[in-house]
Amino acid sequence: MNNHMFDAVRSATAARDAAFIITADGSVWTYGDMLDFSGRLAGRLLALGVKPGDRVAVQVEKSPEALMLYLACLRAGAVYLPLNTAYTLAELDYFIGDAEPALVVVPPTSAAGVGPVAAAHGARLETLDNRGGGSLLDGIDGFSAGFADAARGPDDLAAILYTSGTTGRSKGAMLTHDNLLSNAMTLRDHWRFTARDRLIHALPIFHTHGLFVASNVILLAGASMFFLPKFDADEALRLMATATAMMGVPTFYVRLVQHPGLTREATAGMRLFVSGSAPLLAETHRLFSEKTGHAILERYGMTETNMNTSNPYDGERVAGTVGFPLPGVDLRIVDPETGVTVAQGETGMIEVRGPNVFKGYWRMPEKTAAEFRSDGFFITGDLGLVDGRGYVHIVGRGKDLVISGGYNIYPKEVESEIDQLSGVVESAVIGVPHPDFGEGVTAVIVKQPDAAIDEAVVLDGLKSRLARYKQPKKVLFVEDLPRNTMGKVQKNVLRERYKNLYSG
Ligand code: MCA
Ligand code: AMP
Repeated sequence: MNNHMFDAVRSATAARDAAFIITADGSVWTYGDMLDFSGRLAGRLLALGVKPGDRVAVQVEKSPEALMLYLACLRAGAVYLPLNTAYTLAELDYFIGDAEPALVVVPPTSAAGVGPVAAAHGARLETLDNRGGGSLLDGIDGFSAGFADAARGPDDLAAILYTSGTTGRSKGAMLTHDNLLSNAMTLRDHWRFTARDRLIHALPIFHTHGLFVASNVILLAGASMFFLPKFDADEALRLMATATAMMGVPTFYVRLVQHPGLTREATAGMRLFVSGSAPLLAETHRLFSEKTGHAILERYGMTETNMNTSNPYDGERVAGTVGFPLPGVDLRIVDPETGVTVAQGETGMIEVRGPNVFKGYWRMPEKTAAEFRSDGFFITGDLGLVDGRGYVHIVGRGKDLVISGGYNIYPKEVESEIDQLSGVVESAVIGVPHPDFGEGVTAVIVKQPDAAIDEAVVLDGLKSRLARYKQPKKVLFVEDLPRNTMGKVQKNVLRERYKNLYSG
């Protein structure tokens, strides 16, 4: 047995001196650098006691070295566990306790805080900063670049990515080597990526979009990418003079269409703009096309499934749709209650099956079983329909979820934290239209009659508990929450009531 994912990366590596990563300061990592550095780092992981199957939890800033750590884990047979840099220590404690990694990697500045957490869960701690420093790289040159990759088959785990749970606990989605490889190959071919491509990579690398969709596709095409620490419209526009493609969340495009520099001329050398992770407004699609002549290609995926559907490369890219199921992906729309397929054109639950679909939730067999049908279809929680031409439309969510700037926020998690604050009777957290982030996290709170609590007190109380992007953009106080006859809070009533909160 060979190393399923990394063998494919090797085969795609056409020339050692071809550029793989171009950083913001213009330095270049070639494919040869990638092979050598990830090999040395895999050797270092082994020396640190990391064995095949061990989890390596990583919460570091974006850098070429951070991406090398992902590749080193693949090569060493370890399971890569990336964590959002915005997570607080309280959030980290849960992930480390649940995943029981052998190794935790954080920036040197976080070591003092995370050290005791890692130690409490029996994990070793090493550091890595975004300038090529940190204890993880101590003595790195002493390790052989010709690392013998660990044997890993298609079904072996490559990564665990946590997705927030609707009932509190986050779930670790287990992704295999073949989940990642099969999907990246499909996307490479579908979107026509070749060694001549240069991608603007401004996404974080701790989620599916930036790590797997963007980086794996580039690796498997032998292409290169401009690796930016974060999205900046000026910088993206500057790079469009030499780049060929960009992948982004809708907020990237919302910000670009507002930029006076977005013109036909500025985007003339670009061949592809991809959007995903959240719904792209048809209006943004229209404005972008009006200003540039490019139709943004929207696609649909999930952490659990990688990418499921995509608008066509050659055919019509229809605004407000996510296109067709990708080759190899079965997609059906069912009645959520009965599981029976609905008539064409009707709305129901989107279910998918294919080599892209994950293996299950880490140490949660009951949750895994509950989200799969007996014939192998995964229940996405997204509501949609397939139109007469076969385009999939996502028309809503069957799950209580807010997506802000491409990040998912589960209201339940925020409500639980708010409800613990002194003076709070109860709360409802909703997402309402936001001009920049798509949806703005909004808290609606009922307080005790004489409690001295206001927006500032609530936000202060959440600061150390929740990542910044999960914290409400606004906090509102009401006498009562609207309820239906069953006593359930009617979030749709609240969403309607506050729909203009961020636009007025
Ligand atoms: C930053 N802030 C946010 C967000 N990002 N608040 C809500 N939602 C966010 N997404 C906070 C900052 O901490 C800051 O707070 C304030 O909002 C404004 O920050 P700003 O500088 O404007 O933000 P930014 O640094 O420009 O970031 C916005 C962003 C970024 C570029 C949209 O969030 C981003 O890169 N998102 C991509 C997420 C992603 O990769 N998702 C893919 C998940 P303050 O100043 O008050 O402290 S994978 C997935 O969903 C599936 C599988 C799929 O289909 O792809
Ligand atoms: P995540 O948990 O980060 O994997 O987010 C996956 C969710 O993002 C999906 O279940 C959808 O609700 C949403 N999503 C991803 N892509 C799109 C899209 N193009 N349009 C609408 N929603 C999307």
